[in-house]
Amino acid sequence: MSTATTGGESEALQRAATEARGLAIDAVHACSSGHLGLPLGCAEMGAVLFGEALRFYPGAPKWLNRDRFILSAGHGSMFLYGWLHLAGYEISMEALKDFRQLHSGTPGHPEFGETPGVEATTGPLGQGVGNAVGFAISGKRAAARFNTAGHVIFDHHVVTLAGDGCMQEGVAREALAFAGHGGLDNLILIYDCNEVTLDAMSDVTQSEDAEKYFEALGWEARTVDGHDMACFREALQAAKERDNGKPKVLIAKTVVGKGIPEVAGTSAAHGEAGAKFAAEARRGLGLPEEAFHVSRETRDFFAGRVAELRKEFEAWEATYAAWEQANPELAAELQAGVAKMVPSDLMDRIPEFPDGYLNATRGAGGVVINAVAQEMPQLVTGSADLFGSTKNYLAGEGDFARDNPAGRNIWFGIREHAMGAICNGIAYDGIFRASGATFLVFADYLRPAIRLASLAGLPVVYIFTHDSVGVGEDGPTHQPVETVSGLRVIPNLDVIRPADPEETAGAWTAALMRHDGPTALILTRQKVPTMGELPVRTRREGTYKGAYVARAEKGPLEAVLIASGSEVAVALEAARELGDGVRVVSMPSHERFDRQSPEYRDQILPASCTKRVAIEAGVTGLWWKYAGPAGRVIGIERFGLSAPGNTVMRELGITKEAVAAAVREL
Ligand SMILES: Cc1ncc(C[n+]2csc(CCOP(=O)(O)OP(=O)(O)O)c2C)c(N)n1
Repeated sequence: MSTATTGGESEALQRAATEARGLAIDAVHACSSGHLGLPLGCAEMGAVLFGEALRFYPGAPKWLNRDRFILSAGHGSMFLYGWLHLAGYEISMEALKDFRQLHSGTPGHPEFGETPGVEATTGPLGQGVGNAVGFAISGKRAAARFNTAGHVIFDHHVVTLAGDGCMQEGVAREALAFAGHGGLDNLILIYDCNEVTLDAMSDVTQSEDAEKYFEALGWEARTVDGHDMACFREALQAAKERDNGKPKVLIAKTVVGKGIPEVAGTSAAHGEAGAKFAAEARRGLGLPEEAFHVSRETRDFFAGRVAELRKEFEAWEATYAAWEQANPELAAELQAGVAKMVPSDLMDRIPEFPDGYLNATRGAGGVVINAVAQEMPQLVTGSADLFGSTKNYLAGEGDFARDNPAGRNIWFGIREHAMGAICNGIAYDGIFRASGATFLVFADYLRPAIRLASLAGLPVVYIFTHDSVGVGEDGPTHQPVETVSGLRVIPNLDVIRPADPEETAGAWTAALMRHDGPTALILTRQKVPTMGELPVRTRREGTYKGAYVARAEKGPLEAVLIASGSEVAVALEAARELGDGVRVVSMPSHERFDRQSPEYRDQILPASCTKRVAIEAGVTGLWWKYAGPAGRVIGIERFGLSAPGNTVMRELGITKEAVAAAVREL
């Protein structure tokens, strides 16, 4: 523990800090909304970061060896937009003037893909810290996998700025513990410790010793004056230079809203309240009357900085070219990862399961992920202390750890929420494909991260096993009934609940071929029969399409049974009992089926046949869309029971008899 106190500030950086304050005040004033406290309180640190310490090149925002900067405290978005603008990224002055307006590129909270230089979608507090840990894993693994004795392609740092709000969130705490344990010394957290949150001074809700807390987690902690540029610069530089197996935190003491004396240092400074003092503040800061002022000197300073950074970038490009020539296979692997390339025949590269294979879909999932991992070296996976149950361990691929950063299995510990946010970080970085596993019933523990992956269009794969009351003896705490449907309502999330091993192969293919959003694979704990009477391709492609005919009617179509996962077998049994006129549709994915052409959808569920019964061991609401008003849905509208799985299914009415009776009643 130490507190650096050296003085002396560069005039250019000080001027830039003042002007960045002005930009934040004017942008928030213009739209009468937003958050001023952080951009004002962190202005000096912003100047050091973007004017000096961070390695990036605005001409190539995705430079593979750039330092990643993640603003976890996303409410302070004007901090990021202001500094990215000054640093030379393609964020125009018009965009700053249009802060928070439609399609401006400067949304209320930073959104991935909307603004160059924005590395992650942040705003839900704590998520960015988890993302940063994911970026750090990605950086460590990239360095281990791709650097060679002759060439260093990756040696960047991950820097995240977070406030008290992020620090208080459980997701950040889980991620911090993971990072300390994992020795992620490429990670630097700047904790904007301004003693203010939204409602009140932070002493109303926290009183811990931050340095001791971080040190206990295996971090190197240092308290700095966030307004003293020399002090901050020195601490940051030291943090960057020390590869000592510890992530670093700079606990930066700052005054929230510094620059608007009417509110500075109080919780009123957190939001937009200070903006009404814009004119006085500008005067007090020594800025001209004119709003959105950036001086010629500041422009020149950053032009010079960009020229320097360009040289660094070009030097790296030369190293990269030499590396590429010397290591064509490694280069192809890296490029495939970055381009999110997936073998177009991935589905066919997964070996077929033998006839009579009898296993749970989680078991089949384990076989499939090991097969696809051979085809896609960019795939990494992890589990929240359930590898033994979720079955997604990659055999022979090693564990990601401080002494083995090339490992492909990530032991997240019992930290589901961080697992979600970390997977997002890996996916934002875009070098590796991330997947993570736990029991389906705990999907709610990471739901905020799933929501963000869906919003940001990240192709993360979630492996959720133990998918229904079929779990059995563990009882209702472990038996999801509402969880699958709960996931299905998240926009841009594909939920796939395969019925047998070949459907599981189709589900994995669908998840990996997808680039623009996440997929949840919903797998059983209990064994399911293999639908051996159907060709392998029918089941795999049918799953890819979301639904297909698993049993065709013979003669005129009388009724359609629709089911997913383990209930497809129940529907098939019922159909056999009901006779030739009954079709069974296996529908592993609502979302994927809904994206098919109207012709395909009508081919599978002909409008002419309104006698339909849907069955799934969970809440029924979403199935009515397919069953139709003249149909029936058999499901479970209550929590489960502690008993053997078959008994629970029977007790709760998930039986072929119930299905057959429903059809007969229609
Ligand atoms: C998960 C979550 N809960 C609540 C909020 C609403 N919120 C936004 S900022 C904030 C206070 C954050 O305090 P701090 O990190 O100290 O920010 P500062 O006041 O320093 O800007 C709250 C409660 C949020 N964005 N995310």
